Amino acid sequence: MKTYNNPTKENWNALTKRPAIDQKELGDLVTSIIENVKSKGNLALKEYALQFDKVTLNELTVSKEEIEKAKTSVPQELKDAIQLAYGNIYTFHTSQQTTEAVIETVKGVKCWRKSVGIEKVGLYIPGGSAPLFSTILMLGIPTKIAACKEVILCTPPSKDGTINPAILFTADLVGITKIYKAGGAQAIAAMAVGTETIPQVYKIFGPGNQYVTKAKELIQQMGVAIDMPAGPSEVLVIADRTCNPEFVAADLLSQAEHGPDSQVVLLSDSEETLTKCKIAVERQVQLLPRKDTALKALENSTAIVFKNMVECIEFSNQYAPEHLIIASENANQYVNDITNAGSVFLGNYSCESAGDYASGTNHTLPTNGFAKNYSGVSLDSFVKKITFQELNQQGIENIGEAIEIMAEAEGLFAHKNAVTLRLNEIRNDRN
Ligand code: HSO
Ligand code: ZN
Repeated sequence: MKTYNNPTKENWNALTKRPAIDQKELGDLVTSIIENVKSKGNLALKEYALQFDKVTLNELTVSKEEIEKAKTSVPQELKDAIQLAYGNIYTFHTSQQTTEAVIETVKGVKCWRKSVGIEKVGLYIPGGSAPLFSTILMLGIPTKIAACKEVILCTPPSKDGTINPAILFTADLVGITKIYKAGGAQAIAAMAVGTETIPQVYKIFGPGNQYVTKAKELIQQMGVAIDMPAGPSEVLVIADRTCNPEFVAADLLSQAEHGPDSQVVLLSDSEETLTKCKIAVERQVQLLPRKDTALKALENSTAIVFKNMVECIEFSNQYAPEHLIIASENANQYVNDITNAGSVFLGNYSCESAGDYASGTNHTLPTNGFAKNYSGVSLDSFVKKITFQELNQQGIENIGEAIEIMAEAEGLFAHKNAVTLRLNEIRNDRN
């Protein structure tokens, strides 16, 4: 970890920067993939599966038999764990369901909002070295609560053409029946434009590598919504003297093991604490099966000592981390000072893993500084809020004249007329 001591504020900007990736070549490649899927459909997907996943696919759809077989091969202990997480995530996301009151803004004018589930939703779940079945809970459970009508899932097959059983078990648990063997940018393209097999959707969710991220960015320009812009996963830990350095190290490493490009930041108001945490990181990393990945991530990570906790929080707000852990016995004291973060973990027992898997909060969160202006995924991400209004005669009489004056001032006489005709009718009826 690169270590800094009391950097001056002019240097903060550079320290909060995430590494940039070369967008031009990536953009050209992904554009060609999207075009190819658009013109050749399933055939393009099968060709890409051969090229990128080294697998020959006869069928893109996962069969019922494959799902049933997977369900029997997941160990009971894992099934129980997934069920526990399911319950908590379901409870927390159900609590986000609100019915808004009908508001009479002025006598005779009623306004209200209603949440309606997005009808067609596509989830992308990466395969590879860490098959993130937990992400299916995070994205699938809210689709159920929001009553999205059609939910599909794309995930890349392994070389033998199979899908990780835990992915299939979890998808089945959240009620997703349409599962397709497609990965990378081509899977995003397929859900955005539709193929003979894969239905076109209105919104696409889910993490992925830089190709997936680029594809999501590009299909947005085609009118398909996405959960949020994404970058590599990140954690910022603020640790004071009351932290447990071993816990801090484990938390930093739990992010570092995600990928070589993971962003890990440690802040402290005490040089001694920072050093203790770093020593614990160096020891613990040696024991990890994903040590090589974690070590690469640690190479670009930073540890910074600041004068006090106020500065630590100020820097964190400027960095806007995806995950913020306040490793302190006094964590609650800082809650109101946090202005930019995806998800916050308070105190020495709130590890990021809790939120990643089972506490109930969603783990699909804004990275790359987007926590400044985006929220993490929640029930809201799966609904549109439609506004309704109902005016009676008294209502249009109450606001009609104001509308006429405003419409005329904007030079929009048809708008004015829509009111005038109604007001005239009301007055005529009265006479
Ligand atoms: N920390 C990841 C989510 C995850 N962790 C899934 C483990 N499994 C992104 O926030
Ligand atoms: Zn994680």
